[in-house]
Amino acid sequence: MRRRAFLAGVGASAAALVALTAGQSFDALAPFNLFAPRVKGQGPQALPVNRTAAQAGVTETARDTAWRLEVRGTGGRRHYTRDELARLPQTEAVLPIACVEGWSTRAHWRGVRLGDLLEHAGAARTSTIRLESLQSRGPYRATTMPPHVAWDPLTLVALEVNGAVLDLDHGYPARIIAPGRPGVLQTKWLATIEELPA
Ligand SMILES: Nc1nc2c(c(=O)[nH]1)N[C@H]1C(S)=C(S)[C@@H](COP(=O)(O)O)O[C@H]1N2
Ligand SMILES: [Mo]
Repeated sequence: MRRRAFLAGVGASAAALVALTAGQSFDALAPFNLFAPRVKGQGPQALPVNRTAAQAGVTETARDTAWRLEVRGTGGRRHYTRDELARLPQTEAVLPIACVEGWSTRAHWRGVRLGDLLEHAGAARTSTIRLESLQSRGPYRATTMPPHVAWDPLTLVALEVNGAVLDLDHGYPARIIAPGRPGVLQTKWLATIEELPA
């Protein structure tokens, strides 16, 4: 069906648009994803990609061997190489990436509990946490997390997805994955984690 004809047919009501994009979560409705910019399963590691590393301008910095994750808390400042993160206790979780663009895909994540890193930096369990990406510009380059999300045992600094090292486009060397948060807040290409002053 031609897009224009279809639009005329449904009157392009907002309700119809929502119904169509919501269909991206369900395979049976896949043919009706006329307005959704991604197709479920497209992209590396069978996961859609919102913004690629190239689009975010991080292809160099994300692969740089000098990369360190900086964690700043009341108790001090720590830096971790990716290998050091990988040697810490790892937690696994099946959690969705749910994008406001209308797709949601579950994946199997593996990484370090954010709470563990915060504890090592002496952060208070009542603090709001700010996370910043290597990405230097753009609305999704940083996020803040309320304490109950930051210390959720399933909130991970993820190093792997679906059994493999994170693809560059999914946030290598490390990204946040937390339960119950919209995709925009699942920050990729992490650079710094900071306990905000109370
Ligand atoms: N640094 C950064 N992180 C980001 C984004 C971004 O543009 N920059 N996009 C977010 C959005 S909108 C979504 S839906 C998810 C998508 O993650 P994925 O590309 O690994 O599927 O990443 C989030 N994390
Ligand atoms: Mo998104």
